[in-house]
Amino acid sequence: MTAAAWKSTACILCECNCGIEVQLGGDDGRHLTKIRGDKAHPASQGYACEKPSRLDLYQNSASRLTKPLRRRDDGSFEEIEWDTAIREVTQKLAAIRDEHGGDKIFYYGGGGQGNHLPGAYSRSTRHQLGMKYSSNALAQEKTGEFWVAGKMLGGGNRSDFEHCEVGIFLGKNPWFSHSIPRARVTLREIARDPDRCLVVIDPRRSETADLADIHLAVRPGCDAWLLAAMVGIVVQDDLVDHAFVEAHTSGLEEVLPHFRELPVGAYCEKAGVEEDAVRALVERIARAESIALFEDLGVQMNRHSTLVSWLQRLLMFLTGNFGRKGSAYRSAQLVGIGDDNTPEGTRTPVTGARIISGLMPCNVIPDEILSDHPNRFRAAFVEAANPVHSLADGPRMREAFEALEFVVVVDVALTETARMADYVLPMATQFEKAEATFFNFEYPANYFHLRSPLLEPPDGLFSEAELHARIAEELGVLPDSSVKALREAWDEGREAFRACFMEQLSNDPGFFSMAPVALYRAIGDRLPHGLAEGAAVWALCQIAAQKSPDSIRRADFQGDDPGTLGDALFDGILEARSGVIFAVDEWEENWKRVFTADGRIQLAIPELYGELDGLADEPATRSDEEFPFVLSAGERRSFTANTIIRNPAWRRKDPNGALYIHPDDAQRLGIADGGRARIVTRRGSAEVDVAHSDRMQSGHVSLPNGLGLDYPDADAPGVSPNELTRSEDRDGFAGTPWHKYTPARIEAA
Ligand SMILES: Nc1nc2c(c(=O)[nH]1)N[C@H]1C(S)=C(S)[C@@H](COP(=O)(O)OP(=O)(O)OC[C@H]3O[C@@H](n4cnc5c(=O)[nH]c(N)nc54)[C@H](O)[C@@H]3O)O[C@H]1N2
Ligand SMILES: Nc1nc2c(c(=O)[nH]1)N[C@H]1C(S)=C(S)[C@@H](COP(=O)(O)OP(=O)(O)OC[C@H]3O[C@@H](n4cnc5c(=O)[nH]c(N)nc54)[C@H](O)[C@@H]3O)O[C@H]1N2
Ligand code: SF4
Ligand SMILES: [Mo]
Repeated sequence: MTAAAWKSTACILCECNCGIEVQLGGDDGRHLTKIRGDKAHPASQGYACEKPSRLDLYQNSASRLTKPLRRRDDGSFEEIEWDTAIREVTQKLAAIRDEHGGDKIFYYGGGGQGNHLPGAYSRSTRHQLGMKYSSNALAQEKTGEFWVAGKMLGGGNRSDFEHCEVGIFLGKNPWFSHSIPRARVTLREIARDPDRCLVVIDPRRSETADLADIHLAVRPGCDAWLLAAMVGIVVQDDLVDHAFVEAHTSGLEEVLPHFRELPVGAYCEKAGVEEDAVRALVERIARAESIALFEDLGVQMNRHSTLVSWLQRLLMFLTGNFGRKGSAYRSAQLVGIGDDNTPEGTRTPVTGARIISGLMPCNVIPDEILSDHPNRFRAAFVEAANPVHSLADGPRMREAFEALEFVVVVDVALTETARMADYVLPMATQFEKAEATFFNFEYPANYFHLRSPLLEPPDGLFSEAELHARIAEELGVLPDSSVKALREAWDEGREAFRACFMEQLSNDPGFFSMAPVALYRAIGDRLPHGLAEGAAVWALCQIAAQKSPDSIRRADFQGDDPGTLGDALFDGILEARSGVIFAVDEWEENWKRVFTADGRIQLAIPELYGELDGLADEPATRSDEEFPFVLSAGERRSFTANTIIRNPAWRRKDPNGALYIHPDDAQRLGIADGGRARIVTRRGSAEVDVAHSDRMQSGHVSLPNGLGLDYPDADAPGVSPNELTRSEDRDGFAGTPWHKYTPARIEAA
């Protein structure tokens, strides 16, 4: 017997999207039987964690759908043909647009951890139907950070952990959650090197903290006091990098008064950390050549999250940590995720919540629906997301979805959200079509991986690109003539193709939003290696070649003008089956990407002074006899991956996702290790498995993310964390949720 061939693709379980190689097999040849890290992938270089080995549970899921579903009057679903589904969905959406306006239909999703092409192709549907408002998971974690980075730098930034002297993880546990390439290798390298220093700020002794040189076990929800104290020490002890600040920043004099008199000792006490330890850390930071810092959900889904995003950047920038090796950077990107270009003052129609990076806060969605307001949402288009499960306040989300006049869900599986839809449109999986991630933030070399399909979709299924092209055709907005012109020009050559594309654009500026589906129709079947859905990437390459030509040339793509350079890049992407380095930056270049009015880092954010100064009088802890615990609702653990893998058999250990609690707390409550307990919050209650863990602080408990999914012939194991969270518990500024700060009570069951 000849061994099956190894085919390259990527893991889809977290934002790293490590390259993997897969062998197909099983009785129908459609199972992912063997999986290994792909050494040829330029970012992951053969690295993979424990999670992808049974990715087949995603591909061959019993929740998988193969026919479009339509809801009957009695509430049950019936299978229908695709022509009927496309016609009826398009007609119903168009009818809502005609009667109430397209802005009453909101769009949610566009991609999960590894599939961002749907977001690109849905542009045409959104534009043609006038769906003005949209959101996705980034608006329940990163929008506060995006807003702050937008103010300070004119766009998002990341940090260079590979080369930093001091690496700081703030409310982030990369041992389990990764988010940087080859996370465990990089963590070990920092930890082992006596000249480098790994710092973890986390109330829990996390698995990353096990490796750390310094672990500050901050009190849950009190990072703002800690970070303010750290900036206070920098200012009061004059640890400011004056040369850097003078050369590159504005607003120092405005910021200083807020920190000169700040009572460092009292703030450390409120944060629950020793003042000496904080001073020692700040001195280590000030002394270091370079600092890399990653803030994540522990602070982003917590009190004062936008303020913390600002304070940590003040700490970084006052000590000179931007634009030099091992510090913070702004990389060349194919798609500018993290850049907030939404005009200030853009608000949601009912609650007037701030829209950041084009996304409305997830937590206001129920309020935007459950209202008599004339501008309330009446319909939803959900694609590649599971908001009824993943957004705060499950009960209220269901009530809101129930109240909508029309819901269409585009997914591979019958999810909690799909169950509430009027129509469910099933898609080819990420291994049955070309896909890509836009989470490309690396530096100085940055990567892009357009993945070929591993296998054909089952009969009748296709990709989101095809779906949106069909909707455009049904709407009559994708003229055959433009598709035909583009197609003929492609066959003639790239120069002709670029000219034809530009001509379409100048004839009709609205063509821009139709471009992805037009490109897909025109050239999709002309692309090699089954990469039809990669057609839209052609336009991304053209834009990138305009924006970052030097970086792309340094990655060895040739072209005298942006047009030919963009085409060279596109061809490189099509041929690199394991991903390609598309840009190589130089540290100096960072300053060209600081898009503020004066081209300097803006230290001052006046909108946040009130919250900062208010910390002085704000009590850090709650005295709440009814809900004495702080619950972190939704933690990343070894076998969690949002709701991408639904089959509970995936988790061999701890199938129900235990509640972690400090042994002293558990003993006081009379709850045994391995026993059961009831957890009660202001929103709801649930029965949980309990595991004693001395990693937890007393008073702090945690539950894993992504559990409580229904699955055919299985009990729904574990707790869906958002049965316990409330939509009103959110940041006053960015509207991001306080999932990690959910007041709770624990009772023996
Ligand atoms: N295994 C796995 N990896 C994943 C994912 C997954 O589902 N599973 N999901 C991916 C996604 S979508 C994301 S956004 C990232 C998220 O990655 P992380 O942000 O690392 O994920 P979490 O485990 O939710 O939270 C991180 C840490 O915050 C700590 N924390 C809780 N409360 C506080 C607090 O008050 N202050 C501070 N400083 N820390 C606190 C927790 O103890 C925890 O260790 O992970 C990605 N990677
Ligand atoms: N309480 C609490 N809630 C949280 C969090 C938390 O820490 N605590 N974390 C939040 C975070 S950081 C995130 S990122 C979100 C994630 O929440 P969501 O953005 O809702 O994403 P997923 O759960 O990853 O759901 C992805 C969906 O895409 C579907 N899918 C997979 N492949 C394809 C495909 O090829 N095409 C289509 N159309 N669909 C596909 C899957 O079946 C699944 O339904 O959860 C958030 N919710
Ligand atoms: S680090 Fe993330 S992308 Fe890489 S193998 Fe693990 S889950 Fe998959
Ligand atoms: Mo996330």
